[in-house]
Amino acid sequence: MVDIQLRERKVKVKLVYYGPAVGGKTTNLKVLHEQALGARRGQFVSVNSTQDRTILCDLLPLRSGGFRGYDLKLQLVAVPGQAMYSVTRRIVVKGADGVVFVANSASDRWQENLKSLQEMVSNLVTHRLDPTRIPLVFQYNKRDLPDVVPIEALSRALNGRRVPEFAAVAARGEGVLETFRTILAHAMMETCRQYPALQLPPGQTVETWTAESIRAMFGRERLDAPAEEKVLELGESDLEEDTLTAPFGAALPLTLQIPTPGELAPPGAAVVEGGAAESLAESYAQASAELGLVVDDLREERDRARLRLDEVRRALELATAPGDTDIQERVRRILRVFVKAAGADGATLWLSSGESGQVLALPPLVADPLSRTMWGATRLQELREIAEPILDEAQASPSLAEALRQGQPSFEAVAAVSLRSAERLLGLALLYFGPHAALPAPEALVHLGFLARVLTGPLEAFAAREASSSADRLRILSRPSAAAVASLLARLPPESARRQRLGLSEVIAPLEAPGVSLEAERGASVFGDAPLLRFALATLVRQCEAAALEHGRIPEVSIRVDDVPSGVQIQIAEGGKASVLTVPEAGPDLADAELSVVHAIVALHGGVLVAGRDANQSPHFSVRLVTA
Ligand SMILES: Nc1nc2c(ncn2[C@@H]2O[C@H](COP(=O)(O)OP(=O)(O)O)[C@@H](O)[C@H]2O)c(=O)[nH]1
Ligand SMILES: [Mg+2]
Repeated sequence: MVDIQLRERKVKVKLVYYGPAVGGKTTNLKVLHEQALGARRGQFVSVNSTQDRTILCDLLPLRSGGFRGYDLKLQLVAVPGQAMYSVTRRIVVKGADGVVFVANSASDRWQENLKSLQEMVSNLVTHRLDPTRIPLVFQYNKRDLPDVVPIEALSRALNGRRVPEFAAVAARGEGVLETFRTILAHAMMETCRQYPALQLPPGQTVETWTAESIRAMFGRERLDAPAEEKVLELGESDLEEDTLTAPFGAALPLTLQIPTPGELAPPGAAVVEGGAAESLAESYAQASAELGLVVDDLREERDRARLRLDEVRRALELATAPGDTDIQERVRRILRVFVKAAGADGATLWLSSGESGQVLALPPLVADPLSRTMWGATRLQELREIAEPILDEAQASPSLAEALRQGQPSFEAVAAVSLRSAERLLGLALLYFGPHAALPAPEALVHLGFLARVLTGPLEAFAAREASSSADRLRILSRPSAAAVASLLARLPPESARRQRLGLSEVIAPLEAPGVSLEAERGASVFGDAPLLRFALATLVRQCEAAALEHGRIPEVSIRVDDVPSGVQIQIAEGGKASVLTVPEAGPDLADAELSVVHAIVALHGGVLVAGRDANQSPHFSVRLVTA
């Protein structure tokens, strides 16, 4: 009876280890706990007697990762084996999604195995679980003992259903993972069969999922194999392991020791009356079993909250770090924060600085998957309008499925997170989820939106810096693109022009040429960006020359630099001699795109540009800048 929480996107699957006392159930769970990776295992809780026999149950929560977009949590529970805890065993079996029967291979335990199996069947029936259908796996443990029953005999006596069976030496870890892997696969197959919502997407099988999730939980597929070189997860390289992948549970098992009535009572004293004791025990057992699960949920909540806090801390660090790293690397880091927080398998970021967008993909992606199809490209445009993060799932839209599933790797969902400043969209982060990912629940989307707000600041600063450094390239821009450049420059904050002290005469000197005269007061200096300023002044000179030629004059341009109160004035004027050519009607349009670039550059330097024409249509310009 799988516990599905649709809204929270959580699924819980309960796997029960059943069997006679001292058969090795607790040992199985201990081994799994020891071998599981920190981030995947929860707190292992055993409630034991002072002699370390299991009283209530052993509880091991494991996180397998995603299943059909849900966060799948596995609850491994081992029943107490001793005869007197039959009530507890009955309660623990309730709601089982799969059962492992751990038999003791020792010859002298033959009868106990049979008795325990019979009891298990009747307990399953009590809870309306069909013993002939429930996913079941047998483990014949303690194969290392000197006197053991042959496997065939155990199999014939116990495994009437001919379900998978394994020989094991749990104390040495042998057969433990094989058993677990098989019950997990069978339980998930049955889950898929019962719940259409949990059916895997086309091309995915429970077998491939199981292999992947075993590797995710244990770092390898067999316990006797050395742990794999830990594959660097996407974007993990620059996030500290200790904080951002805080362990899901503690490393040390928690064992509660409770003196049992038998241990407390003086020898020979009657303990409690049978019937009353049984119902009392039942209610306690039930309460405790539930308490155990609740405690585990709370622990998970707490761990998640810690993780969220760490992500915010990380984002704030990025927001306040000095800006010496290049923009691509910064943007990549921003993206990695999102990837980590969402548990995504791939990500791209659309930067909307400048007129045309720029897309940056994190490995393994090299291009954006959504823009593969026409539909996807249109959807991408729509996504630029979102205010809060949203999640699109392939199963909800055939067009999206087509866009997401056709590439390598293939994806099942995409979350879009917009990064916007007060007035404009700076970027759109697209987070892609593979078939085995747990998709973000609504509260996780809210968290992503919060991170986006924190990360908008650095993104804006990077975009501005990038734009100002690319200003050097302005000089080779053509007239048509000048309009685009001007609009870009106009949107930059004034500080983004490089605040460098420039000797004005050095800036202007290269402009001197035949027909261009220079008259500058030595020593005037301004704060600014030399190539940008030079480009602006050269453009004005060219405008004068063009005007002269159009009016049939030989260009004669003068540049004059004068000190004025608290600033410097650069005057550029054309005063060429009239030639014999006729004068055309209209002059060049002073408001053209090129001039608007000059306006933007001057404004970026905190200055003013005044343009005018004299009586014979000669243009003249005056640029006033603040001195350094
Ligand atoms: N020789 C041997 N001892 C084992 C093996 N597995 C578990 N044990 C030991 O058997 C005892 C009972 O194991 P435990 O896991 O507590 O059994 P449970 O009552 O089924 O939970 C412990 O002392 C274990 O160390 C095994 O494969 N071989
Ligand atoms: Mg035990």
